[in-house]
Amino acid sequence: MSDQSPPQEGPGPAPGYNTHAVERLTGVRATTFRAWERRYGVPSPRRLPGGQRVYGERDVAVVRWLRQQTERGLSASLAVAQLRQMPETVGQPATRAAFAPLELAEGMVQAALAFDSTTLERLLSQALAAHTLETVCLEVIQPTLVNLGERWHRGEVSPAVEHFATALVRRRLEQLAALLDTGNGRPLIVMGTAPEEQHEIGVLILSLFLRRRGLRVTYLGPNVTAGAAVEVSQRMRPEMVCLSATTLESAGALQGIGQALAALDPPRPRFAFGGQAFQTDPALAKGIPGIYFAGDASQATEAVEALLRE
Ligand code: B12
Repeated sequence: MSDQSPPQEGPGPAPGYNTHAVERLTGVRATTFRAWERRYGVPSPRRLPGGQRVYGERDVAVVRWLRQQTERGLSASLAVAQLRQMPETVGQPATRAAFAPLELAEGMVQAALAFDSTTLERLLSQALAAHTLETVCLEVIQPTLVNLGERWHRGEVSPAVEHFATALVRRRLEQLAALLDTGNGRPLIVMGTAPEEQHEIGVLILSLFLRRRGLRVTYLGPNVTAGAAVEVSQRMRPEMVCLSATTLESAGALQGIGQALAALDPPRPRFAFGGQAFQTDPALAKGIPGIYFAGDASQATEAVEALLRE
């Protein structure tokens, strides 16, 4: 019998997976999901007459889901509490389509257009319960904001709609940041946006991804001036200062910050930057003394980790 095939048994209840197969399917060690079973009652395998556990499809989905939640920093007990509130979220094929990132983003757009914060909050919770943090940020939140914002920039919806959705998303991202590892003992990265740059969701997402990898991040918010960058570098001694620019004007202002940090006495931080402005015009990065991270927040996370390992 292969590991993933159902354990052999006579006629009766639905087939399932043995312990080893669940380990292989989920990447979670048996000692871990047996501990979850003991403490929280999930997964809930049935037993064969010989006492061996048999796990069903839903058990596998639950173990996989608990793994995702604990990897993004939630304690197992909190994740189980969330599971109990929304049991339909995990492992039910009939509801999976409704929790697909595209559907969730579309639902969030409609909720924002109706100023319906309850639905917007619920859809965000469902997204976080059903998908990894990366998927939620890049495939649910980003398209939702871009969709709403582009309607606003085209004059189709009022600025209030975009502000309403951005404020709610920013609040939730900040709550998640507070839940994640504090990164004690790891190198510090100070983050924010360039001078005069108000677009902050992208860099906030990047800061969250870095925190999830256990890095220590201080997020300064939008509009970090050269003076502020110099002051935090002298006071906090970060390993890296990383700023984002979305508009062409704020990208230009990063040159002065790179120069100001390069003029500091050692130990001085590395200066890094990225963001939508450089995706629009990569040549902008040329004049800025620092490390340019191309790509989205996921790719930048890999690059930052690689750099700090050096
Ligand atoms: C929401 C929004 C706003 C909000 C921002 C709210 C907030 N607190 O963040 C508000 C209302 C403040 C706003 C204002 C303006 N906006 Co606006 N805005 C947007 C919109 C609709 C969405 C931005 C967003 O949050 N996207 C979601 C995030 C997750 O995506 P992202 O920022 O691209 O981030 C991803 C990557 O770029 C990358 N990334 C981001 N930062 C970093 C940093 C590093 C280091 C790395 C490696 C990667 C990285 O990773 C992220 C995840 O993948 C965009 C439209 C669009 N297509 O993006 C316009 C847009 C960015 N805005 C635009 C403009 C013109 C303006 C205004 C000038 C409008 C005006 N006339 O007032 C002002 C400028 C204010 C200022 N000085 O900063 C233009 C920019 C054009 C340009 N290149 O200059 C856009 C593209 C709209 C358009 N089509 O014209 N805006």
